[in-house]
Amino acid sequence: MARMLPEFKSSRAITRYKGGEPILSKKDIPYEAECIFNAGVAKYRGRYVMVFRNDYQFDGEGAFGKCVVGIAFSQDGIQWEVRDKPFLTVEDMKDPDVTRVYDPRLTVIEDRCYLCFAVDTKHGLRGGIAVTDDFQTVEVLSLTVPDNRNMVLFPERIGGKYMRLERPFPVYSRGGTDRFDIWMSASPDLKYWGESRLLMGVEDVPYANDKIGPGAPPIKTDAGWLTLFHAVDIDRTRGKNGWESCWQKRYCAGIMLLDLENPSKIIGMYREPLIAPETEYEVEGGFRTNVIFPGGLILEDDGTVKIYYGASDTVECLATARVEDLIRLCGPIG
Ligand code: BMA
Repeated sequence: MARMLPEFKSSRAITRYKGGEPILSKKDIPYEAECIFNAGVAKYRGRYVMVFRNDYQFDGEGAFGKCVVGIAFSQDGIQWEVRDKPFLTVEDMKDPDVTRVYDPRLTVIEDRCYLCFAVDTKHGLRGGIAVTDDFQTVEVLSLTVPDNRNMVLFPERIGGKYMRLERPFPVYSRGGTDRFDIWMSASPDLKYWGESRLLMGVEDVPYANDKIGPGAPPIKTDAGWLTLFHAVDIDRTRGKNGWESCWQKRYCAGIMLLDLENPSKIIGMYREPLIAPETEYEVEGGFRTNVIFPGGLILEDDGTVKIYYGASDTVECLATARVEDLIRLCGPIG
């Protein structure tokens, strides 16, 4: 049985926007919506763009009938104008095998906007990469074999290659449960991926006992690629939580630094959670409780960062920090 972990506190380096009030939730959406969360955010051609997950038509037990990806735009990264219809749906995938599209991430590379996303299919979970220039049409460039998801792209080529972080699900070979790690792969063209290697194992994160996965696309700093991830601990004594009869996991946001030239080398990691579930929206009342799921990290000109995260699979929240404080937290590894 997994080792039980204590209560966690977020780092003092982060400040929650309005003490943890959502920046986007169902009341902001001009079409059918229920849970708005796990968004990807980028700054692209003078404005902020957010793509977000919308789960709706709750079955009253533990699942939603529908899930679409919506899109919103902003001048300040805080107040959002939501487009009047979804951005990406199952129908857009034009593949009868696909049953759900969700958890989008955005990365701008060489002035083009790339979208990573997950799809559930009748034959497993797959990670997709697509490109859009106008946020109207989306061209899918690649889909992984099952099971893999949580992909994020680095914002530039490294050693001439595109790089991604990803989270395959080795169920049989990793002990039969969620014992999932962060991997990375490289590509000459964003279509064909290889050179896959382990970046970080769940056992390397002191506050995880279940699984870890990529969070937001890394940002470049002088000290290295500053990289958010999610880390999960499970406690079998946790019972009824949120809208479900039982939810025993807790998701925290973690932070690490990867070497600029060789990002498969972790050069620093904060040994405690950067953001742990603490506020009302994060620990109570949502569909799930105790979930911080980071999906966007924006470095501003004034040295601050915006961290966008889904709270309890129900609303989207924002925290800010000074980039130098985050780098300092990462310290050198072991
Ligand atoms: C993961 C994904 C995320 C979700 C998280 C917590 O497995 O489904 O989209 O936020 O669980 O429920």
